[in-house]
Amino acid sequence: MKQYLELLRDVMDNGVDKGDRTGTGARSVFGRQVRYDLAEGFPLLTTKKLHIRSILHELLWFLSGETNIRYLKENGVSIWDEWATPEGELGPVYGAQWRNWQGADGQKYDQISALVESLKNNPDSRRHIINGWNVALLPDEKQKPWENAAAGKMALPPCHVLYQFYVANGKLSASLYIRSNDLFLGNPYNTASLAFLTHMLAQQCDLDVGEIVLSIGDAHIYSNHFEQVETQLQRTPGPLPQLKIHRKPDSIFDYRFDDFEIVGYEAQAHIKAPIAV
Ligand code: THF
Repeated sequence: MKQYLELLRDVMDNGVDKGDRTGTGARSVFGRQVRYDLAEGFPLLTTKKLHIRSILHELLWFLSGETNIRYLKENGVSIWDEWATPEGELGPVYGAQWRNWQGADGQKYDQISALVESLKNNPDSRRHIINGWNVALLPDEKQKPWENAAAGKMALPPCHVLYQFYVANGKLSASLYIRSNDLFLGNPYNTASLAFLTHMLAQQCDLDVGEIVLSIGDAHIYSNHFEQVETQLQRTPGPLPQLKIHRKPDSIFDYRFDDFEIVGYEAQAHIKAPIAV
């Protein structure tokens, strides 16, 4: 995960200190790209222990089409708590757009099912896309996330806006555009999540895994993460773990938490940091 540490160094050295919606303050650069070859191992950060449970349950929750945090709470995952209404609602965020995009024609579009179909039946297509940016449902930035959710808008506009997949030489690659990326807390989660999704789709479509590519718009480090970032930059990355998926579920929607095993994850100690809401 040398690429990730280099990106942190880049932002610390070349970033501009700016204000942001959360009022925390962050140092940022604009427009960066990092890529990982999944054949080299599963891209899980080794210079800080990550909570794999949160990452995997979040992805399964997105794929289920759910937008209430109930499922996450039931599974001990709290990473979406801060933005929800007291009832646990987040408004029409990822799950809603991925599985139930409401068209102008009143129809619901399941982008994930359509993606699996297109990967299987038309692998050379240049339109293997999942788009979360539904303009009609974007929140009002002057309102709090939970106020937007209560009003039927997204609590937050998607950070991982657009996914594109690509098939060549029997391998599936994925590219993700992230408009705004919290490099210390969010990026390692987003990288692992994209890798999990790519492995699952590849398995469903009988493909091997290729590369994942993250293209980032506003790449930032919150000012209350600077110390943690410097601690992490003193560490040397270890070998990457491997992902094992224990069975082939009937569809992309039938994966369970226990189907996944990360083998050989030897990470250095966790580094705590506060999340900006
Ligand atoms: N808001 C901010 N400021 N950063 C983000 O990365 C972010 N997300 C999602 C929505 N809004 C965001 C939420 N994702 C953690 C990690 C990812 C999150 C939210 C919180 C976090 O606090 N991680 C802790 C451990 C917590 C745990 O897993 O239980 C950590 O130390 O890694 C971008 O996806």
